[in-house]
Amino acid sequence: MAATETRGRRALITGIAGQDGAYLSRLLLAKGYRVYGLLARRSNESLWRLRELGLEDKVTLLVGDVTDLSSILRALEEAEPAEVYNLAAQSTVTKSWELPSLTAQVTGMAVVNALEAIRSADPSIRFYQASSSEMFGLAGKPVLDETTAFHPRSPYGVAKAFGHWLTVNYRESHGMHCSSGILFNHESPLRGSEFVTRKITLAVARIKRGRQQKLQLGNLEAKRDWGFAGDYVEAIWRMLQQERADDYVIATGRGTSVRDFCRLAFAHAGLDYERHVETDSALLRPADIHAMVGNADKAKRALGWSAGTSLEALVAMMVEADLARVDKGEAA
Ligand code: NDP
Ligand code: GDR
Repeated sequence: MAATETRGRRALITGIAGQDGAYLSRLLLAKGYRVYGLLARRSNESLWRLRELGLEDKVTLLVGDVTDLSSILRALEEAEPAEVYNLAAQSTVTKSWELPSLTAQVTGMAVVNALEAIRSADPSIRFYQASSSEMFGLAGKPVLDETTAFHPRSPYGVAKAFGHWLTVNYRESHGMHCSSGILFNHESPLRGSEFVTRKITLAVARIKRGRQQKLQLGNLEAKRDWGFAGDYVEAIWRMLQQERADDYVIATGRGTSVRDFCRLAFAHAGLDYERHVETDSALLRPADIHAMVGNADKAKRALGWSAGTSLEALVAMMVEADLARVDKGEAA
């Protein structure tokens, strides 16, 4: 019997306080789910996204860490979920060169904990693994899909490839409903400011309000396929509603360079990026990926999903949110 029949609409999200965790919580709550989240840290600060969406008191937070098997087992016991969304990760690519072992534990090995905990608690629980386009790395093709071979370029990408294959393996070995979403970059006003898009929109807001003059960036020519996180969590949810588990690329199909993202974001605030953006070689990566564009045709066919928000609308949303934060003194 499917877990949804015995456990109702209950979900457990690891990484609930992250960007996707916050949007996914909002989506699941709107669909009538009871939402539980595994939260690694007790700091009040880490809850800012849930607070910003007005969800802090609407979800049940369970303190625990994905590297600790007993944390996940306890969370499953408490939440009795029909669906588990494994979003927790050390998700910063740059940091993964500084913290390769920790990244391997949190982003890779912890997937074993999640899957083993489910196998022992109730193997009919449906599982989503947050895989990443970073697994493709040096794929050597202009447009990437589910058939493209992986050649990860960072310890983060390597750890994600491990988690991806383990998810496929539990589906094939144990017949579990395990799906892997190979998501390309997705952004929002809730994106961490360590990632380039939010670093840019926050700087645009601060420059516009006279709080900052210059913005230092690394590789301006890197091209990414940037979508809106709010659209992507819908695809994640749809994966777990399918009768059969599978793997899906989620992307917009449009590639844009960091330089062009800057151009758009500064222009939205009436500024010229060339007057403010500087490059700093210290921000270059030991190995970068020149261009990444995804083909989400399979998701369109099977899930009826496609990206609904244009890059221009996303940039406008992010710049406006950061201007409002600066005006309120929240990003002074
Ligand atoms: P975030 O970094 O915003 O969120 C990740 C969350 O995981 C954070 O709340 C973090 O908490 C938590 N976490 C970190 N370590 C642990 C741990 N040991 N135990 C429990 N929780 C932990 O990432 P996103 O929301 O952007 O992404 C969600 C997932 O999707 C991640 O796995 C990411 O790698 C993956 N992904 C993201 C993409 C994107 O473009 N956003 C694209 C493809 C994949 P804290 O902040 O306190 O450390
Ligand atoms: P990424 O996102 O590494 O793709 O990982 P990030 O925004 O960090 O980098 C995108 C590209 O921008 C270039 N870049 C800079 N990046 C940062 N962070 N800071 C800079 O100053 C800067 N200047 C240029 C980078 O070199 C890179 O080419 C994100 C994360 O969410 C992962 O968890 C997720 O799996 C992937 O997206 C898909």
